[in-house]
Amino acid sequence: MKIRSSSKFNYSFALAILVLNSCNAPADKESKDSTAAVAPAATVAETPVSQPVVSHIYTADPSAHIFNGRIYIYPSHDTVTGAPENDNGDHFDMNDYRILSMDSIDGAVTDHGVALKLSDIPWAGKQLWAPDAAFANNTYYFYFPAKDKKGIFKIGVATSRSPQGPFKAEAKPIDGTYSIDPCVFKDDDGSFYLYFGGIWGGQLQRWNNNKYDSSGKLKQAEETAILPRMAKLKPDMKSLAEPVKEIKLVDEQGNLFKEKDNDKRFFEGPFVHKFNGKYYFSYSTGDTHNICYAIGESPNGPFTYKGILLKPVKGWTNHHSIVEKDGKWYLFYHDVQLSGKTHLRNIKVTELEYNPDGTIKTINPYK
Ligand code: FUB
Repeated sequence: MKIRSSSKFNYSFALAILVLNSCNAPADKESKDSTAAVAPAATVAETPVSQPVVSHIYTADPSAHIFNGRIYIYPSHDTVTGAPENDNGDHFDMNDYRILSMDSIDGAVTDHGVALKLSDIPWAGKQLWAPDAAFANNTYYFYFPAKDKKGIFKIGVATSRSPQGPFKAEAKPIDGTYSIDPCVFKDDDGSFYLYFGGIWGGQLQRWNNNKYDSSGKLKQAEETAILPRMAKLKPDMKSLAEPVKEIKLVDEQGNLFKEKDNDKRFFEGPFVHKFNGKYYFSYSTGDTHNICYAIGESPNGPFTYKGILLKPVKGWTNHHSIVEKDGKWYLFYHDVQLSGKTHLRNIKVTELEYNPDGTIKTINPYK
């Protein structure tokens, strides 16, 4: 089984990029790590279509929102802790969150500092993975996955009066949640929905009918692939209004994908947005590294597969969000341009375009 390591990494690309960016590497202790990929030979590098949004820290899994006319980015904050690199994703050992903002896509970026840290989350044990945020009730809500003290991923919520934080975490994770990668979508009627899930290190394979089984296995090639999950949120934004349900992600014939369809089936990183009255469910295919998307008529699905939104990036993980600003649509994503290392990522942004029929033009992150 291919591991979540830099094994997919293109080493000639790594050398070219490391040389190009040696002056830009994050200035804190993370840049002192000397185990970056070593290239056997230099060749002409592929050119990224965009540059890192910031280079003073490592950031990943960007969830972008427009609050009060300003772009706020809620990313993971990648860091070096020496945790081992494995299929479980132990090397993604993040212990705080930082929030970034800018007034336009090309504008100066403000780093608002530490918004929430592991030691201030009463229930969490380790690994602060991909977060999201929402605004309701005159409050900003920050949703985040973390392993609890028993090593089981749950989803927590923290609140602030400001989109930049700092956020105060609730004492317990959101009842009924599990796994990773929360995405909160607000529909036009004011309802909020929580989407989540991730297989492999994200532990979704351990949850069947919302019951935990520590020996839960990944599916075999001919079995139906594991499905992402969702639930409507209560108006308090801190609890689920209904039991968690599976999201039907189907092909054009209405069939669920099998595990062997791993270039299309859900792996992690769900994201939902609305365009021209349709609901777009996009996600990472994980071990095949695509961001794909599917379209539905309801926030509950089913969602019908439409294609690849973002081709694989350098690094193992691929994770995104989509936001509209001043009449244009943007894709936030990450790669490993600054470090060449799979767990030290940098967020990026590029324009996203729709075709007249509502499908999305596939983005290749390199020219
Ligand atoms: O950043 C840790 C994990 O890597 C995220 O939760 C996944 O989506 C992947 O990007």
